[in-house]
Amino acid sequence: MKPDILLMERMMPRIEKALNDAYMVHYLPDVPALPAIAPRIRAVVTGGGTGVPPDIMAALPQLGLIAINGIGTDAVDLNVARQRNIHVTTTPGVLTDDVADMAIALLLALSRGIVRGDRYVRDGKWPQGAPIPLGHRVTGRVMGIVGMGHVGRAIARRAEAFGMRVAYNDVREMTDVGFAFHADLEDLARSSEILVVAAAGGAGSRGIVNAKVLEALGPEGLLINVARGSVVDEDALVAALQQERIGGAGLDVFAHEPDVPPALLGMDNVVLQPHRASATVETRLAMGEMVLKNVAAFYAGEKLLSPVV
Ligand code: 8YV
Repeated sequence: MKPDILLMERMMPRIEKALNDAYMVHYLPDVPALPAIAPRIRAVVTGGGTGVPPDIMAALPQLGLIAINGIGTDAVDLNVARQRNIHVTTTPGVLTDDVADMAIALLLALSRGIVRGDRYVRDGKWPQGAPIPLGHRVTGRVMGIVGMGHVGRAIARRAEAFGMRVAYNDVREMTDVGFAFHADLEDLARSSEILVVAAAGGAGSRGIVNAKVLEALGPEGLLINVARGSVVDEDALVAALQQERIGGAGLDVFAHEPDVPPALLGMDNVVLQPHRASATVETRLAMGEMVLKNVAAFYAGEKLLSPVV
């Protein structure tokens, strides 16, 4: 008999096939009566943004593993996991470059008006000679990075290659990076032209990019977020954009995914993505392989590949 596992979020077909070969996979939205299978579930596979809601966690008495297909643990209550001896694993390392690439892609799309230009061509405006605004250069600009972890550092390396100057804010100064440290986020925003959010989500970072930080970023400033929607006060961001108190935003993540504030949809100075900074074939395959290894190790009673709890 194959062990039952609960899948909270779809994965690549190749990864799902491997899961189906080894386990009895119950995809949560398709499970009509979770209570009937809940006592048999010892492992849950989920995404970083999806996590495991507290009611689902509470409904699984035998739960021993939460394998996250991502690096964010903010949507899983790690304290409850520790109390209940539930292991939690993530997929570190393999998605860093793609997430950093998305930050740069959003920045370039925003600064150079890539989406607007694409629409202009498709709409047949080019032959008409319709006016289209100029973009702004990124070379030489100051990028402030919120969160100098693996992703923050990968973004910094790319920014340097683009001739930008980098500064950062984190809970403490990092002795191994040579960039200017700002202990105060408002202070970082004031001295930055582009503010990139790369901090982990969760209680410690909730809403730290608030109205004051956005005010400090200023009317020409751009905000890029590839971390978690929760790090930014979304209402304050919408208000700042509406009142032109910041210049624009490139957003891959939102406070209440998949819901995006309707006001953003009509804005030309905003570029939006459906939380897919790690969504490349190569990376999702590597992430999926790590999930498979963690789940297999758990059922074999072996050492987990990448545990955080
Ligand atoms: C993924 C993420 O999109 O790593 C994370 O925490 O949020 C993203 O890489 C997600 O985990 C897949 O749903």
